[in-house]
Amino acid sequence: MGHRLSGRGVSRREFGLLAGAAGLSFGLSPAALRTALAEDAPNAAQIIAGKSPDMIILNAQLGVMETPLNLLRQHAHTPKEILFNRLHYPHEGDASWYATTEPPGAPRREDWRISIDGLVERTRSLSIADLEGMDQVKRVMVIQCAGNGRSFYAAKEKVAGGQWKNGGMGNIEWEGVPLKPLLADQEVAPSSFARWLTASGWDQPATFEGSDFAKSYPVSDPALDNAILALKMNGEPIPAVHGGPVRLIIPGYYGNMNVKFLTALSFAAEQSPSAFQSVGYRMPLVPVEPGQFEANDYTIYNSVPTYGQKIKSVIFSPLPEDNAKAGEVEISGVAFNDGLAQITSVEVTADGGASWMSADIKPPESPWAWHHWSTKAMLTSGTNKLMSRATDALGRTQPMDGLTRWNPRGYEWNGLDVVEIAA
Ligand SMILES: Nc1nc2c(c(=O)[nH]1)N[C@H]1C(S)=C(S)[C@@H](COP(=O)(O)O)O[C@H]1N2
Ligand SMILES: [Mo]
Repeated sequence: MGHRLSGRGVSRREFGLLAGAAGLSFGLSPAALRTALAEDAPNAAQIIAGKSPDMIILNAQLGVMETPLNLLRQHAHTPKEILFNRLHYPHEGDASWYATTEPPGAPRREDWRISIDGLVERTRSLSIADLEGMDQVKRVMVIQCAGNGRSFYAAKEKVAGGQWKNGGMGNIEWEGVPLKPLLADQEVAPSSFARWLTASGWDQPATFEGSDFAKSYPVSDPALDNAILALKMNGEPIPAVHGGPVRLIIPGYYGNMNVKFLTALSFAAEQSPSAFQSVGYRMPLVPVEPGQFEANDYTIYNSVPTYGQKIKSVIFSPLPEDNAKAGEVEISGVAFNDGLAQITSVEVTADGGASWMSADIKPPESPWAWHHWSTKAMLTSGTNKLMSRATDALGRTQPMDGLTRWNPRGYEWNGLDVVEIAA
């Protein structure tokens, strides 16, 4: 159960298949293949029971979907019905298990165990009841796929994978047990040789050679100080599809770092050999151009994991479908970063950058939450090019040209957000 790493790791080719856009290359039943290829593709509610049928499907077979912004902007905390979803292993048939709090075939909630193991004095095993008996804390934070915005890189060169626009994110209230005190337990006593902490999920690859979903963090990483073993999402037990019964939540970190169905926290001298840690979800250390560096060229030496979220802003209103008219409008949206520095400004233009206004930023619920901002602007008849740009107290800002951060796996898009309005 969980934490199974194939002996020799995963080959680059296999990882390519695993992470491939369609995922059609491995072990699909004829029924699933038909669904994946069907012309009248299923809506989100048919793929994951309880999801809004208006979700945008990126990969029906893996249940990958993003939220249309006109739904996302309606809620301070993103309801489970419209939260984007990303899972790496195929699932097929009965969609209703998503409405439960344990994935199908997994141990029931009462039998679930999380082991704290590896380079420790004594392994510790926790049940959900153990966790429920401890002090709980809340963390409101943006959860966002590192691939969110990937489609915008196509202006330079299209990269493989789900073509996310801006809807691969949500603002969620998680609740659970702080991680650090669990790890600091006297009995566990991690060895001084333990440099990495690896979190493993219960989900398993479809093939024996496939790589387990595991993520590693340096044990000294200060982001772990705010991490929790979450049992609740928006005040309810976490739906299985979003990682129930227990999920590691690291505020400020990209989605992939927040391991669902947590089964093990393991101390080791090295980071996990899982392809999801060592090849995937990484950024090249230096800027690269298409053709210079390929999706399979990533090593732990020439790239870094997608840890903290790069500062970003997204325009929520007006959207093209709002049919805004010429005259005064309110432009509003959200901004967020890794939570390490306050977001000090959001600059907005309604005329393609000729003039900029400073938006008002509402105090956020937490350093890691959406920062709502708004400003008034004049639209003229014809095409109006709206753009937004957030900056934080460390001077970190969004690149004027997001394409300068082009990378073969299409992660960490944080270019200026652009919305064109025909008024
Ligand atoms: N165990 C496990 N955890 C996982 C994943 C997965 O496939 N398995 N996907 C990750 C990725 S890439 C993202 S973006 C987020 C998605 O979270 P959500 O589906 O709850 O929105 O979960 C992360 N945690
Ligand atoms: Mo992701």
